[in-house]
Amino acid sequence: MAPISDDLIGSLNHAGAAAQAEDYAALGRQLARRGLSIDSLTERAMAWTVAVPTWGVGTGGTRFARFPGPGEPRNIHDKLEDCGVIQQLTRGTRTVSPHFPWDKVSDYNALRQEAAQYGLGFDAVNSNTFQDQLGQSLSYKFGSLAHAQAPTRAQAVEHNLECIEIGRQLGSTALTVWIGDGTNFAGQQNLTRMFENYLEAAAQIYAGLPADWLMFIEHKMYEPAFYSTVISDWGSNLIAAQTLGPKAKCLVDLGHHAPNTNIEQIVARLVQVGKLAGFHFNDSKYGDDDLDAGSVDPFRLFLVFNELVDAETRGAKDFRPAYMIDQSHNVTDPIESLMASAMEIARAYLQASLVDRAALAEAQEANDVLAAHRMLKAAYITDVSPILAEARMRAGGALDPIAAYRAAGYRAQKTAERPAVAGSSSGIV
Ligand code: AFD
Ligand code: MN
Ligand code: MN
Repeated sequence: MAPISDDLIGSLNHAGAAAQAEDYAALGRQLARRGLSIDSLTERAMAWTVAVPTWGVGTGGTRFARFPGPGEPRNIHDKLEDCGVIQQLTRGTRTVSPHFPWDKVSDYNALRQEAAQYGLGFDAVNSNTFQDQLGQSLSYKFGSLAHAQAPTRAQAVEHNLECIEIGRQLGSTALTVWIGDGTNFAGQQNLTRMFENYLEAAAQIYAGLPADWLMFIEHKMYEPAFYSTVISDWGSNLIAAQTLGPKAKCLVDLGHHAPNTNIEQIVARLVQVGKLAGFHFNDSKYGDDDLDAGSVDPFRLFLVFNELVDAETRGAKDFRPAYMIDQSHNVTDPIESLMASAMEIARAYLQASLVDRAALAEAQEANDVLAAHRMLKAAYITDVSPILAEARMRAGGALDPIAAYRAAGYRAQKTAERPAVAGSSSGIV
């Protein structure tokens, strides 16, 4: 089931093929002079994949307003179709990361088959105890897993166990837990007691993980709690993961740190102790802005991948990060933003793959500061676009995904098919 006409993709690719061949050959010659094989880099690009969040294909918002876009997905079925478009055109987003209860259905085996028809599988399942659902007996207004009262904690544990069960049916092997728990006033809660409550509840979720599953713990500095957040940083996250056991790992959402934080160093530390769960990619300028990956600071994204490729090259222990996008698209077409982001993430990965690690280690050993730095910069300024385009084309995707998406008129078609849902609310989703 291909949402976009393969004939259209084929004819657009054909029109751009000569220019692509020229650019690819020129880059191949340049890389060969640097001792790099463009063929193996293209294979690397073809093997790369990042998961798309089901909540990312809908228009996001802020706490002030949400401006719904035309033809928005109304349910998980529409979301899968939109994710199918992203995969069909980019060929680098082979899984989706679902969020519950937002994506609830009655038959998960059917949903798994529906996704497979778009060439999609399921990555980590996300639980949601940061908002109340209709008919829910106990409120999460004052927290969930770290709530002061045991029955509310138990309800939140129960929801996470249900997410594991759903994920099992979908073929997922990880549960991502992000809680908004924390306080807005000094004295509101006992900081130690809250963390103890969290650890005790999280241990019950951990105990429910199937043997081959991992639990991804996501830290976030602030929001919705503005005075203290229970899992606010990688320190609290690591304490939690170490307390829970080997199946618990720390998820790094790039937007969840204070401005100017050296995120690549956090990544290095987590890799070093075998506790890096993976990523929620996005970009930010001030806080948890959920901007498109690589749109503000592509060099930082590159530096994160520099650590990842370094870890891969040296065969770091327990290094199997899950790569996911987590963004909110308020002013763009979410499908376009997600395709652009997927391409920027793949770009950073490939650029980091250009670094001559042996030469870099030698420069570091000799304290040749500028030579070492220039090696990173040389990789970063290399335009690997022809490799990314070649990889997409060879896999049946589009040379230029955004141009193909626009030419296909997909959004206009969906606008006609999907009438706007009334009463859309504000909120960052
Ligand atoms: C939050 C977190 C987390 C969560 C999402 C929900 O990044 O990943 O699932 O947003 O919208 O800020
Ligand atoms: Mn996130
Ligand atoms: Mn976030």
